Amino acid sequence: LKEEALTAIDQVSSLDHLRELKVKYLGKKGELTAVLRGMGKLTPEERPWIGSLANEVRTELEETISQKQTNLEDQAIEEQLKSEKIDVTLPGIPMEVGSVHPLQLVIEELEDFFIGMGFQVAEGPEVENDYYNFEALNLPKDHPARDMQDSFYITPELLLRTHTSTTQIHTLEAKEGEVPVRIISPGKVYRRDDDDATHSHQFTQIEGLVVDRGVSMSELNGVLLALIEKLFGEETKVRLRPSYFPFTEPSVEVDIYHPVKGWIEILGAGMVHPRVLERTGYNPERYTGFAFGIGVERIAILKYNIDDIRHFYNNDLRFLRQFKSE
Ligand code: FA5
Repeated sequence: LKEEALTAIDQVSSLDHLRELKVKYLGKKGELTAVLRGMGKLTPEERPWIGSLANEVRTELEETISQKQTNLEDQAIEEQLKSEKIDVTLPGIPMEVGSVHPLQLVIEELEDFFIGMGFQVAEGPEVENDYYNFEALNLPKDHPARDMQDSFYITPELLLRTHTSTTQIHTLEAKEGEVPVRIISPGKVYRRDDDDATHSHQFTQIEGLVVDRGVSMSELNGVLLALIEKLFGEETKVRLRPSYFPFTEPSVEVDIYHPVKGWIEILGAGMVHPRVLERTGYNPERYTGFAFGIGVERIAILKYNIDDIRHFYNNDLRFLRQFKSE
């Protein structure tokens, strides 16, 4: 029995198996225990001899098992350490570094420019009610000029803003008649325009608004021309066209000449209409102002020579990767 047990223990290679053997030989129903239990059947002369022999075997088996257990445990730790070893000389997995979206690059460049001229950056909601998008901007219901900006309505009163001019009203209301007002406001706008190379149903504008005593059209021209020079350089051909917006009087539109695409309209602007000032608590006899709305995609198209406005929205990494700053 002893020899058999010792050989079995020696051959064991897993801790689980060793535990089974321990039960088999030394457990309550184990083989050695059975021998000790059977002592009653022996003669008195045999008993001490068999008893001490059985105990000897028990001690030896116990020691061998515990020795084997230690060995197996050490071995397991060894193996774990080996398998968890990190080879610090292996090459790493390269991580993709993203790039700033070209529209965001243009927004940031324009923000820097205007902040340098004393403007503050304001934001407004993309879901608006009729009042902020039209009514307060001198576009009463059934005004024909509402058709200039075909809208996405959410309810009869709520719509996705069609331009950032909504922020003019929010800003003037918040200022409560205080001057100077000098803000820009970038953000997304939505129109039911048919998508083509230069039109998108969702695009980005940067609104600008200045209200103070003695603000003039020539100051507006100066700001816009300085901006264009900063963006495109002195040589760029610029065209200011008289235009019409219900919330400015007089109004202009600005085009930039592109050698391939021809004239591209980049912004609308004008002197804030007296009715807009009045409605928001500014006396038009005392204060004047100018406003402008810049098409950010159009600037990006010209600046980066992009052939189609839809590239900005397709999330094609081959397009976006070209705007990595380093
Ligand atoms: C307006 O949205 C006026 N709110 C601008 C304004 C502000 C005038 C303040 C006076 C005072 P307009 O609809 O022209 O105007 O749009 C302004 C600019 O946004 C355009 O010059 C053009 O650059 C750009 N734009 C207009 N529609 C689209 C479109 N569908 N996709 C891309 N860009 C567009």
